[in-house]
Amino acid sequence: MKKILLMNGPNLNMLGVRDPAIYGTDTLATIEAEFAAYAAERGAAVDCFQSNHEGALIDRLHEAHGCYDGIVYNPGAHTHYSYALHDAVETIDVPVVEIHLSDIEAREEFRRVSVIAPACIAQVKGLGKAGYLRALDILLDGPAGKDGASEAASAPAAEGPAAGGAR
Ligand code: CA2
Repeated sequence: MKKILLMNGPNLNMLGVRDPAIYGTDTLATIEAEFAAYAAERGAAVDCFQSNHEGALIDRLHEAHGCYDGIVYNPGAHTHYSYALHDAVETIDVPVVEIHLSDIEAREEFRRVSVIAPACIAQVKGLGKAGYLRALDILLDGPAGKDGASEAASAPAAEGPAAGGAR
């Protein structure tokens, strides 16, 4: 059975509490439960981890080295500035898919850059909680998906990082 780690960064423990227009109404516990249920259907086991602390997230990535088949990771605001987390993702031998609930490209200027995406195999954004499942599919099937079909052109929310993003 494949082993997947679901990681969420700062403030994502507050999902469902505020800003439903941007992040939806589901709590992180619901998202984690639905992710684990979908993974089980697909024959994968899931561990979940959330932290508001950069060092704890780095430590968890290091611990994942050699222990998981893939990681689905929403780095929260660390996305936009944490080179330490970029380096941690790059250091480990586990493929990581970055996921964002919102379409970071369509928001404030500072959210348009991900310093972590270049260390990831793909980035999914703007699909809400369904993006977590899409990220899992990418880990299990590759970016083309189960049927080998390409990503729909109308889904800018799910795409690989810009050139140089794949390791
Ligand atoms: O769209 C995403 O998933 C983000 O990673 C969410 C982060 C944000 O900093 C990134 O730019 C994009 C923020 C998560 C904050 O979550 C909240 C949840 C409820 C209420 C307030 C914030």
